Amino acid sequence: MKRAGFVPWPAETARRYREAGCWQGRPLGAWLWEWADGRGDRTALVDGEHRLSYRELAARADALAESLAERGLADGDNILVQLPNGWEFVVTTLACFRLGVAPVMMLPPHRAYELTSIARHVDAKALVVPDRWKDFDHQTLAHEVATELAAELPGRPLVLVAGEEVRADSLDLRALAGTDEDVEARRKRLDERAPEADEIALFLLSGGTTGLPKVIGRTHDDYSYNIRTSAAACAITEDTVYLTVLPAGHNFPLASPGILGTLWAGGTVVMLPSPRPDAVFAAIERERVTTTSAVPAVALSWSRAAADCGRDLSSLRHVHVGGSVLSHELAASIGPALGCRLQQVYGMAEGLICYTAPDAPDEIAHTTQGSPISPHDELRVEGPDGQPVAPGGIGEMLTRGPYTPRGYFRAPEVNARSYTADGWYRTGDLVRITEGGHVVVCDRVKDLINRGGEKIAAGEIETLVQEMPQVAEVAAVAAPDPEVGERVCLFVRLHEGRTLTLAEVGAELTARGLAAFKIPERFEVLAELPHTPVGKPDKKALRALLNAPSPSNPLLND
Ligand code: OOB
Repeated sequence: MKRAGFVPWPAETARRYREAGCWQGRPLGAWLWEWADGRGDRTALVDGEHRLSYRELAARADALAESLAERGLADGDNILVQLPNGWEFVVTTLACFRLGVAPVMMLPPHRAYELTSIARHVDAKALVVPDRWKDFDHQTLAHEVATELAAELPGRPLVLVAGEEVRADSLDLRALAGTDEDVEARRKRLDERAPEADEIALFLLSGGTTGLPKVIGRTHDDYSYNIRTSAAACAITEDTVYLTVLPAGHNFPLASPGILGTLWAGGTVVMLPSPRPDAVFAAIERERVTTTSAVPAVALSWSRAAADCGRDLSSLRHVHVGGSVLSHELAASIGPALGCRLQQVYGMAEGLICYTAPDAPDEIAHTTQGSPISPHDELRVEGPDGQPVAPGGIGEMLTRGPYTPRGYFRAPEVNARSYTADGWYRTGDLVRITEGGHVVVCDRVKDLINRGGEKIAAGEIETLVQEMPQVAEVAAVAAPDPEVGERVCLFVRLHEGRTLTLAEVGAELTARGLAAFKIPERFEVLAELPHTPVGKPDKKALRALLNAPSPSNPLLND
């Protein structure tokens, strides 16, 4: 392996996945020209006025790949990619695949705190950002991060910028991804330096870091299988027009089946930078979109707005909904509201993906999160005693399989907790498996807050808040919310005589460079926090305070 710190599958298991045809031994970048040769002028990618054919997509990705190579990036290097949904995201991702440079899929809301800690963790050689996005100057932040890292890393990371205003000390991504005459010769040169398929192709971020970054290295072999098998499970074909509205760096819109599943099948991908109903409905009408994916909070906003949107949504066939709990009521309303079928998706950046079938009966599609995509996926549902529960019982789900790597990258301590000695990943989700083999997600045991599908580790917030001088003790828990499912609620005990407000906490965390979606939105000061027998804040009791107010509830007394 080129990158130390990846936890490989055992040799015998790897052999089995190869023999079964799951792993094909081809790097993801090899698809690029196979697509282009077979489909040439078909439209691969649409971003507003930009329309790229499969051939143009390959030519641009190659041009960027070679430009990166000329500037010193090589197979085995890692870079941070923080781009909004646009053609540049797709071209950059494919250029990386071609070269063996692994993009770490950051999200546009990430700020200094996340960028710096992840860049350090993977020894990032470059940061790829927009010039500005949603009134934020990403270019300046990227340079600040690069300067900070220059003191620790062998060289200053490059800053690549997609946008109109590219500083002299940045590289202009759009220019580097330009097309010219050199296409065929460049294709050969890049073919000769293609990476090995069992190397890491990309890194996904895990929802929930507890101070230690949790990044998931996905190999060409395993991600290719994830993409192909997801596309097949969702009946994605060359007729599919897939609309990307969720942040493209998430596993869900990226490869489940999403952007890469659609390109693999020969369809067309439409990139939209926002899930706002008016923009989405306009794009569906304009591009005759057949398929899209959403988290429940986004699906809710579409369901409400569809009735009198004045747009022709008749092309829409399937909406994939996942990432957080979908209520039965909302599940039942999506199809009628949007005139399409619902497919539920239960997946994770760590690997395992489940879908309800495109033509599943309502009862399954509305009440279950589907079944795994691969016959090689292993599922185990364990009780608190570590023993398998009886069939149909609720327990924590553990999983292994051909696209579920065996550990986080460079995180042995976290791995010792999150993976069993024989390689099962502890999902932290409480599930039950129906007689028909469908997974139903019931709850979770992991300590995170799922805000509209964005995962926020309670521990990350607590660590930062605990450092504030006013704070004696802190616990972050999920407060139920009708719009986004959950929001971060912070419970604190203050030092004697000190005061603290929600706004002050927000200002401090923002100053520390934390992404805005993680900032607590509810705040309760308690004289005492309830504790578990081992002396930790009792989060179950705190959640109960939020969920079921009673006369003895201290929250009712303010
Ligand atoms: C997706 O991936 P992540 O890595 O952001 O989050 C994974 C976690 C799961 O362990 C589970 O706790 C939750 O998100 N989750 C769901 C769910 N889908 C994911 N909880 C309830 N119902 C669902 N349908 O969220 C992700 C990755 C690929 C495809 C779809 C979602």
